[in-house]
Amino acid sequence: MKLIVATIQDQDADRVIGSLTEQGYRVTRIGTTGGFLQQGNTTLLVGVDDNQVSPVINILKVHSQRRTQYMPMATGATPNGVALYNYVEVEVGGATVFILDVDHFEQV
Ligand code: 2BA
Repeated sequence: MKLIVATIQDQDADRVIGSLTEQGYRVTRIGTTGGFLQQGNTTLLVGVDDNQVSPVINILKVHSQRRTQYMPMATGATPNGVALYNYVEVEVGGATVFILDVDHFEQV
């Protein structure tokens, strides 16, 4: 058995979860925050049999899009102390996926 840990963008979460549950997978949704952008994202935990890993990854691929976001970056300050910012382009997503071996699973 494997545990799939997938971080996706909030905008894609409903579609990904809808497709997973429609196809019979069980999923836990956690509201998370990316360390770099400091913005909300969604992390999914999906426990599956080994042969279900690739269909789940396929669902993630189909429903998770790459998007460009803009992050303010301080570039200096005016002589009277007002901070100056520039926006840098950051490509985010589709999905960041970790696949972990599960030692033991039970529901009591
Ligand atoms: P964030 O940490 O907010 O990162 C958002 C995007 O910013 C990343 O997109 C990447 O394009 C860029 N980025 C992140 N760290 C960077 C750095 N040190 N220098 C330059 N650019 C950087 P993704 O790679 O698609 O990641 C989306 C989200 O997935 C991340 O949000 C984070 O929440 C999670 N994630 C990505 N890689 C991870 C990892 N190795 N471990 C844990 N979580 C990860």
